[in-house]
Order: sequence, then C-alpha cells, then structure tokens
Amino acid sequence: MQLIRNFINGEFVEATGTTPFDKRSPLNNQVIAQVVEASRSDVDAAVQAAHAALKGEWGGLSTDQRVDLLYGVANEITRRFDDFVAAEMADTGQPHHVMTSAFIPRGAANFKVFADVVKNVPSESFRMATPDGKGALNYAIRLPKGVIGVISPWNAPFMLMTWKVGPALACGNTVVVKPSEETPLTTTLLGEVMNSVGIPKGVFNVIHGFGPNSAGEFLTQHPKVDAITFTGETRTGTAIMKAASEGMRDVSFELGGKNAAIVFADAEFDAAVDGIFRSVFLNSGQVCLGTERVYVERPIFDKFVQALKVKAEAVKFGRPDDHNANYGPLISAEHKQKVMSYYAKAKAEGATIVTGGGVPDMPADLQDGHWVQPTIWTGLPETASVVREEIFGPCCHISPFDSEDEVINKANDNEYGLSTTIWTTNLSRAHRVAARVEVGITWINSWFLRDLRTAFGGSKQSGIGREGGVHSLEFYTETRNICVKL
Ligand code: NAD
Ligand code: 6OH
Repeated sequence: MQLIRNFINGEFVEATGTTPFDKRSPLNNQVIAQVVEASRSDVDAAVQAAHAALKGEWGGLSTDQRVDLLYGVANEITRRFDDFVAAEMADTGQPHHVMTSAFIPRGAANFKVFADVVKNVPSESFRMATPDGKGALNYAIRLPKGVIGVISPWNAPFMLMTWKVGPALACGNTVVVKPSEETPLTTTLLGEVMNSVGIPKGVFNVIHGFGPNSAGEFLTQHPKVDAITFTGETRTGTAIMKAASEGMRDVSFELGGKNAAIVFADAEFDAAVDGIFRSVFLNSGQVCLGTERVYVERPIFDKFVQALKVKAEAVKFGRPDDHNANYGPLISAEHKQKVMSYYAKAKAEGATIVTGGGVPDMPADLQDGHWVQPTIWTGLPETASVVREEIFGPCCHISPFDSEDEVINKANDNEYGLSTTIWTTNLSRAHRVAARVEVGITWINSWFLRDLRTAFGGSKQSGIGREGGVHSLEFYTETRNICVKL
C-alpha cells in the first residue's frame, strides 16, 4: 500500500507520533493509500523550514532567477502530465477528459502566469513638490510577505492548490501547504517536481491531515505563518479567520457559493442549455463556481427544463479511464450523505423532481462508490433549503421569472455572492444585468471561461480578497513606499 508522506524541507518524511489515515477511492470506497498525519511538531518543522528558506538561497534570488525556476516547475508538471492526471483521477474519481483538458493544464499555467506577472508588472512612483522647490520622489517596492499557509479543498485539488502556490512563490514567499485530507496525492507529487527542478529546500512544504485539532489548525495557529490563503467552506473560513486574528495575519479566502444562472428567452437556446448543463454538473456538481439556482424566463421555461433533463439523463457513470463513461462520483461517503440529505429535503419540501433524486444502479465493483444521480427540481419557493443553501452536488432548482428586476432580486437574495452566468443575445441587457448581480465573477453566454490575469474572488460570504494577475500581488506581497527627498 502506498504511503503518502509529508514533504518538509525538501524531504519526504513520516510523521512523528501519529497514525496514518486511509485515503479511499471515491469509485468504490476501497483504501488506495495511507496518509501520514502531521503532528504539531511536524507542522512546526515545516513552518520553520519555510521560515529559514526565506533567509537562504531562495531569498537571495533575483526575480529573473525565480521566474526561470517557476517556468521549470510548469514544464516539469507538463512533462509528468500523465502522473498528475493519474494521481488526481485516483483522488477524485473524476473523468480523464476533465483532468487533461482543464484541471492539470491549469496547474502548470498557474505557475507560468504569475511568473509573467512578477516579471512584467511595474511598481508605482509619484513625484511630489516640496517647499524648498527641490521635490521628492516616491516609489514602491514589493517584498514577499513571508511564510504563506495554504489550505486547499478537495474538489479540484491540484488546480486550486497551485492557484495559490504559483503566485506565492512568484512573489518570493515560501509556503506550507495543507491539502484536503480527501485529496493528498497531487500536492505530494508536486514536492517531487520542486526537487527535480531545483527549488531550494524549505520553499515548498506539504503537511497532511485534517482541519480541527490537526494539521490545518496547527498551521493556522503557528505564529511564524505570516499570512493564510484558504479555499473551502465559509464555516471553515470563519474558524481560520479567528486563528489568523492572533498576530494580525492577513487572509485571502475563496469560499462557498449558491450561484444563480439567468437565462433570458432571447438566449441562444442550445448554447444556454449546454452551458447550464456544464455549470450544474461538471465535476459532479462539485465546483464552487457551479450553478445550483437556475432562473429561466417564462416563455422558454418548460422547453428549457425538458432539454436540461434530457442531458442530465444521458450521463454515463463510470471509472475515470473508461472512455464510454463521462461522469464521476462524489468525493466521499460523508459528502454523499450530505447531498442525499438535500435530495430528501427537496422532496419533503414539495419539489417536483424533474429527474434524479437518488443513486444510480452501478455494477458490483463500483457499488460502494459515492455515486449520485444528476438531479433537477422545480416548483419550490425561494425559501426552500435547496434553493438557499450550498449543496455542492450535481443538482439545481429551476424557477421561471417574468422580469429583469424580479430575477435580479432573486439572484441577489442570498448570503453568498461568488459567481453568476447570464444567457442573452441582448447586449445592453447583458451589461445592465451583469452590473447588478452581487457576485465577484460574472460570465455572459459562457461559464468558467478563465483568463488568469483577471480578478477572481467572491462577494458577501463567498470570500475575502481577489486573486489572479496583479490582484494576487496585493495579498502575496507587502508594498513598501520609499520617499527620496531630492
Ligand atoms: P472545507 O472547508 O471542508 O476544507 C477545506 C480545507 O480546510 C481542507 O484542507 C480541510 O482539512 C481544512 N480545514 C478544515 N477545518 C479547518 C480548520 N478549522 N482549520 C484549518 N483548516 C481546516 O472545504 P471542502 O469541503 O474541502 O471544499 C468544498 C467547499 O469549498 C465548498 O464550500 C466550496 O464552495 C468551496 N470552494 C470554494 C472555491 C472558491 O474559489 N470560492 C473553490 C473551491 C471550493
Ligand atoms: C472552484 O471549484 C473552482 C475555482 C476556480 C478557480 O479558483 C480558478 O482559478 O479557476
């Protein structure tokens, strides 16, 4: 059985004083690896290594040298593409084509894009007048913040972890990463990449374990962690923010969502159905940006519901490398239980179940996996729990609407504000509605189309801060102004 170890100061190490935990396959619940759980002293060793690395070779590199190393990381990820694809498929059970077309290439891109940003973005400078007429010159320099604690989730583990590690390293920081306990494999593999391309020891560290009273909490409580970047549930963000308040550490949070999609009757119908299908069901609905509330203008409501139902019923469940399959399981038994509890609530609250609502029939070798049916509901009021709460599963509720104001009010009537997708061929309306939906990320006639230079993050309870392009510099560097009296 494979043993997944911590990666501390450039070495794969076993934990001190803890018992390894099981990593199970989402496909059939079989144990596929054992993962060492970092103790408080392991976490301390990782943070101390990261701290020491700031003062060592890494801290002395020029921007050009750092950028070259990060390009090396990206190229090595690409060279070992198949290893990353296999590891991520083993962790999440999601289809091969999702890994190869999106999640793994994004891991490499996350290093390149921020290498380019730090190399090319100038810093500000202001000349000012002074009473003696000679003036002064102000200019800003950006310095790394220090040791960044990176806490990442299970739904797109490699993409979301590198989305933080890329900019953190590009800006000259060092990192200690705590991947989700559900998905330890690709983050660990990245340790091998770091060593093989010559990233100095201690710059990238990985500690495994859980949240409360385990590696996650130990990391966020460590006084030598200078800032914490976290993607995960809003509730977890609250706990991390409390820990970060000790010592005034900065946080960057990408949190939950209950994203609304808005489809106007003038939308290109087939494109809208395809787009909403992806936004509801990609990755078995386990995408933070995914849609769980669909609002469709009344004239096309029935036709739209029917078309989405046909597509949802056509998915083919199966193993990631089964080319006849295109649909994976949920991540864990615990998550399946949560999603199924919402399927039960929808029924109890009186939903019309357009399709799904249960678990699919699976062959014997996959019967113990965490499979659930893509599910569509209609007929519920806006107060229903499946319309209000993040489920993070392959499901949506579809409601009709009659006016722009009505649909905007409904879309905004939620504590979250991560993303939205709007479908219309009326250009003025697209811009008008986009500006009024209270979210960080809006797509018009598309979904999850990502330009990594743009601001990414959530409003309301969906996050704090923006990452992407120059926006990541705000979090991963400390800006210092230098005023020179001439
Ligand atoms: P989670 O909050 O349960 O776990 C995320 C990470 O936090 C894991 O590594 C976990 O071990 C760790 N953790 C848990 N409790 C902790 C604590 N007290 N202290 C320190 N670390 C702790 O989230 P998840 O279930 O892995 O991911 C799903 C959630 O993530 C959903 O809510 C989803 O919307 C959100 N998400 C948001 C984005 C975004 O960009 N906004 C992206 C992906 C996922
Ligand atoms: C959430 O599941 C997906 C988040 C996506 C990103 O963070 C990204 O950068 O595309």
